[in-house]
Amino acid sequence: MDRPAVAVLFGGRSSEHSISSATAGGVLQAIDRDRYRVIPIGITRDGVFVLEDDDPAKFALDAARLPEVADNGTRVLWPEGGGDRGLRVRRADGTVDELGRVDVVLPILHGVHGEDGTVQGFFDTLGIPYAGGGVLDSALCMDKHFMKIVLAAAGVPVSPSVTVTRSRWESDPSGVRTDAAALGVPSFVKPSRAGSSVGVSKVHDASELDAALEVAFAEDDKVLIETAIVGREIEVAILEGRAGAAPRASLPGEIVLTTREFYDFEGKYLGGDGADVVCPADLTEAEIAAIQELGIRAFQAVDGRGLARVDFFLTEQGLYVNELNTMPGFTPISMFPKCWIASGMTYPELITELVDIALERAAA
Ligand code: G1L
Repeated sequence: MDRPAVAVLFGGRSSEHSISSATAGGVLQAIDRDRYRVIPIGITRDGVFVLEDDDPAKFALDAARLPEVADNGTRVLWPEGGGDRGLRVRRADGTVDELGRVDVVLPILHGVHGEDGTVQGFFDTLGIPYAGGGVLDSALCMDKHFMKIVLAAAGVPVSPSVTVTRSRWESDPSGVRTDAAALGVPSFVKPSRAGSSVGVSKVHDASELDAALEVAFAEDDKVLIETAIVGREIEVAILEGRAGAAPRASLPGEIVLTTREFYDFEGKYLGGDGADVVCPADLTEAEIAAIQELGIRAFQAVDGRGLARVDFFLTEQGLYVNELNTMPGFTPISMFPKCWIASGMTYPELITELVDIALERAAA
């Protein structure tokens, strides 16, 4: 049989366009081309789907020039559905080329129109398999409000919080302040639906609450106020099981803060100092087992597919799940790959695993 064709989809209309493109560059460099035929597809900031040259170096993360998907004049014509998996492109001169069958999509996309389940639903509708999370888990994990409801209902410990809508903040600010006071300080104020710590503030004193809410409402019209849990920031990488088996958990890693007050956008992606990604974390056997068990339980609670990174606080009182991320940072130095590398997998093997999970699920 011919090698399965993997369409690597990246860029997009999100603020994390460049991170997505740079991550895809790394994936294009590492993916096992003896096993797969690779079709790189970029989405411009305007939402145009273009066929890219298969040139990983073009998307290297360079501090001086962040990678961008440019409109090169080609248009990706998605299959028509009904069993048609034939990908076509229309060139600038109007000619149409057949690229052959696409067997699986690897969606390296962040934020709205990527990790919120919409792209996943598009491929479900066309009947094209894809790696990573499905519609429900992606949509749930994109919205912290609903994610916490589902985790709590499954008995997974989460931090106490209240959800505040913009209309309530505008009509009943003193009620909101009373609810916030009941949670105490320090607390975190977060947009329910923005990723990567954008719009998040730490409130040390009640006088800082209003400003923190304004910052969060600039990102979303639904905001969470959460009790700040004091503990170590531990993360574990989960992969869907093969052949119907239970999900698998990696060795846990830890975000070790040096100077930054919490692990924010700059610390995560722009190489800002202040946070070290360490794996494996220094933990007892019993702690490792508890983290892995709770990580798998959280993954199952949201109907996890493919993969997720589960983030915890480890405190004197035990473990709290802070969040689940179905599209975790995915460069070789990001926590999710690092955790699997520490657990004995290579980065190319991890990509193979994610693609093969999707192919196997589709064949079942
Ligand atoms: F396809 C996978 F494996 F499911 C997958 C997809 C996307 C893994 C990780 C990611 N991550 C991203 O797309 C990213 C934009 C957050 C990379 Cl920084």
